[in-house]
Amino acid sequence: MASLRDRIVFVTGASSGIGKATATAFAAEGAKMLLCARRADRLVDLAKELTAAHGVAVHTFSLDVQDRAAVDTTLAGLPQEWKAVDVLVNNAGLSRGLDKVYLDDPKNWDEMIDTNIRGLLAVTKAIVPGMIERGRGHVINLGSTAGHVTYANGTVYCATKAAERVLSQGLKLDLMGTPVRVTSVDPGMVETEFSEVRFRGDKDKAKKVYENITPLEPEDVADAIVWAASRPPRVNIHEILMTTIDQANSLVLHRRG
Ligand code: NDP
Ligand code: 8X3
Repeated sequence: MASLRDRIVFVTGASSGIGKATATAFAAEGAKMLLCARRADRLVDLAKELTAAHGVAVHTFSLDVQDRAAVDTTLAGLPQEWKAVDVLVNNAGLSRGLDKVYLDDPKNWDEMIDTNIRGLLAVTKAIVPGMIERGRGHVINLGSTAGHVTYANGTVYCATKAAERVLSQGLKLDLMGTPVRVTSVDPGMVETEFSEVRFRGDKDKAKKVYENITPLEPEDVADAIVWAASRPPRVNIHEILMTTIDQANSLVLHRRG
């Protein structure tokens, strides 16, 4: 295992779920954590927790990855000691709504596309050239089983995650001849705030998604991310497809009882 101590790890969408668990898992390995999300107050609390528990430096800032100009300005303006990002985890993402694509509100499409595709691209473009210059780096993108098998009423979300797979593959090709690595981590159902966001705060509806199954926990995904990042520099893990034992793919789920 290659040490992550004092590496600078940048996690987008660290205020909740998989991003928060990933920040915690890297901090436990001694990495310096650069964290963003729109809800900056949550990040301030998380930073205090991580520094108290692991003694690591944490820098947090508010960023909406949908806003390309803000991504460019904010990341170009990072304090000098935080600029040399070693690992970028493009985690910020969301789904909105569960409806037939031709009935859905186009604002939902825009928000998913602007966050999951355009946001990922904007952050990647701001960080990767520095990795190439420094001769080291790793981009880890959050995909999904939804990018492998499309499910009804989730067309645009599934399309964004299919795009993430292709973008990860393309980035790897474009980085050939450099030591910068690219990984796509593609989980099935993980119980986070994901479904609450999808159903715009309807907690009962969100809870039902995970009824009578044992979903993945955000820490399970964080483990896989840290594992990929801690392989020796010669190893590129391209894709990790992972589900709970109760799930085979987006369409095949075993509910008990
Ligand atoms: P959560 O809703 O718990 O977390 C999403 C995170 O993304 C939050 O920190 C949120 O922060 C951040 N985020 C959303 N929009 C933006 C934005 N415009 N700018 C910056 N940050 C943003 O969901 P998960 O942890 O489950 O989701 C994380 C990733 O994992 C997503 O890409 C999701 O698609 C993917 N995924 C989730 C699965 C699941 O079943 N939960 C399965 C497979 C993949 P804030 O609102 O504060 O900005
Ligand atoms: C999240 C998993 O199946 O809820 O990407 O879309 S699913």
